[in-house]
Amino acid sequence: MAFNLRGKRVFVAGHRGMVGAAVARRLVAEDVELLVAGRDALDLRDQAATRAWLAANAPDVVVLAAAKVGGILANDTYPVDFLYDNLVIETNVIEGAFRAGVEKLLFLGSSCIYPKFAPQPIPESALLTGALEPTNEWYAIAKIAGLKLCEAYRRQHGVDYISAMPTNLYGPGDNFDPETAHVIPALIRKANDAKMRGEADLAIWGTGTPRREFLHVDDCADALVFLLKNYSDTEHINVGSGEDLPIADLARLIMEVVGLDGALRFDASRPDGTPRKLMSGDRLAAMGWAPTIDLADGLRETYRWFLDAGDHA
Ligand code: GFB
Repeated sequence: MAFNLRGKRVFVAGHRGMVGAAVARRLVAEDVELLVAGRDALDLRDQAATRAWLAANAPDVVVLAAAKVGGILANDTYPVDFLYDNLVIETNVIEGAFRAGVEKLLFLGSSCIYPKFAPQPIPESALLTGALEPTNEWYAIAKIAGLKLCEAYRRQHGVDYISAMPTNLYGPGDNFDPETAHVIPALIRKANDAKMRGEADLAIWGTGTPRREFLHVDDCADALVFLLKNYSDTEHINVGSGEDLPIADLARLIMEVVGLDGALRFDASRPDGTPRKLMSGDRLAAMGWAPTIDLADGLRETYRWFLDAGDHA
């Protein structure tokens, strides 16, 4: 049975992040009342404040897109931030939402919840079947706890709390800091800096052989709204593009988009991470959802956004 979003008060937690902002943009096309709270107004790591805010604002629906996120090096360097902040944010929001009588809650995880050597493409059932990739186990454990908390509320209290696991996302509003960013924004920035310096080569981390699946954040937001309306089940559900490519190929594509015509240089002192994490999107596809933004187009648009955003990127 479809969930009717019409006239609902929808709280997007984390609306200033890349995903939360995309969900907020996508919700404009729905007949909903959007609720947001910036970090200055509400620190989601503060349990009392989060409970009070949710009780006072009484959302019908919560999209939990607030999280401490970062690329492979940030995950490895700041384990406390990635484990503690994420555990606290998700427990505060999910528990506070339950107390406030929220009807539907959508929790966001990540493809890194799956074992390092999961079968490819990764089905949802691969969860907890093997050891995690060490560079992101802190974040992964926090996200597994979050999806299990939704499952627990569902089982014990019968509420409609669901979890979606997006693949590696990119797009406008991303973090472009070369040290803490994910690979796409990091390489866009590095390629653009190289171009500005009059250089032709691009230095990338690791061997370039790991494969990654990428989804534009606007496609992800569309899938999340689709799931809010059409999904109500205990098991988390994958959200991906269904295609992956080696990091070296991605880097060459980014060089083309930015306008660099030199060679790739590999920094083997930096981590590769998981060799491959292509998710199976079969369940979401069977429900009738498909992505629309091709990787090359998405990269061109993201590069334009980066140039327009200047110092804000
Ligand atoms: O995007 P990324 O940081 O995250 O790295 P993960 C993906 C791949 O790109 C790795 C390579 O193999 C990196 O070694 N890479 C090459 C680079 N050059 C660069 C660069 O300049 N910067 C970065 N960042 N990578 C994250 C997890 O894993 O994925 C998070 O740590 C989360 O927990 C996220 O799940 C979606 O895909 O390796």
